Amino acid sequence: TRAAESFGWTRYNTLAEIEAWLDEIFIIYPAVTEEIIIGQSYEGRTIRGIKVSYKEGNPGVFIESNIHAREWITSATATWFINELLSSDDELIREIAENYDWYIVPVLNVDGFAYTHEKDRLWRKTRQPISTSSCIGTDPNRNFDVHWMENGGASSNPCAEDYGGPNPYSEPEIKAMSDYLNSVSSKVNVLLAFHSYSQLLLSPYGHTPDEFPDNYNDLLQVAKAYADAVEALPYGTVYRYGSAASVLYTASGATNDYAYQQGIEIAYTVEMRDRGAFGFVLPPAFIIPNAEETLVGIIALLSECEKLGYLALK
Ligand code: 0X9
Ligand code: ZN
Repeated sequence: TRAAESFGWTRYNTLAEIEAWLDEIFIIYPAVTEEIIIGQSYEGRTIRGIKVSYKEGNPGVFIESNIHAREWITSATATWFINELLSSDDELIREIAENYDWYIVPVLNVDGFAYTHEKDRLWRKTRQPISTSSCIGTDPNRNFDVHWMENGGASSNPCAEDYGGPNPYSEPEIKAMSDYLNSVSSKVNVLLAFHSYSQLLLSPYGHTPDEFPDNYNDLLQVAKAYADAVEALPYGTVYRYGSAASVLYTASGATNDYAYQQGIEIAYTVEMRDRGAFGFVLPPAFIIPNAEETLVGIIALLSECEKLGYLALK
């Protein structure tokens, strides 16, 4: 696109730059884009997203990114992906662009993201103070009302990085995200929550390693399609997959578990590059390789979902 000359994927962009770029996108592509307003953050920022839709009545795919503030590769990938959907000539990309309705929130944790650019590169949580503590912020990916705080899947210590909050939806960003997701869930077939790092595709459940979703075999098969497609690339990286609690650790109150509970049967946490060499501070040279392989993975994921019958209109 010719959007935002200063914007690009050779470096990481600030929240202001991402917002200015989105504004230009809405102006350049008015027929197929629509601004989504998720709601307001604790510090009063507006959480914005984009819906890309080329025709009425497509199956829906929701992408949430940067719920964790320091995971900059996720919004860089989400914006690159939006750009590809709108401007690529590639046949496979045109096909997914035009045959799905895309709901994409590049930066959900806007306060935390701004804070990582201004004060502390490694901040993870929200920025809302806790009345009982001098520590600040809740882990937004532990704050949904889905097995909230169960099985040690979140900490009750406000100073912990995985603090679940004083109650579910204590974080306005998460209340807003939940409300928005509920308002569109009847049209959404697939949800991907972008995170970094570790190169993993994590399905429900997060709250226990001992139980699995009814369609777990399908969730494994779809994740395998993604991982195989990524690994087959010339610069291909390796993705592992399985349920979040069995592959990684028990974590309750996460976005994809909430989406699954709300009837979105294909719902993953996607942990992007790398596997720890740079971790959260992934050099900008990896943005495009990471984004390209994510796009290839998503194309394979959708094709497998189609085969398994998950993309019928809901
Ligand atoms: O701990 C998290 O929230 C995610 N990992 S991260 O390093 N990006 O913080 C993993 C969440 C996976 N668990 C569930 N989806 N329940
Ligand atoms: Zn994360």
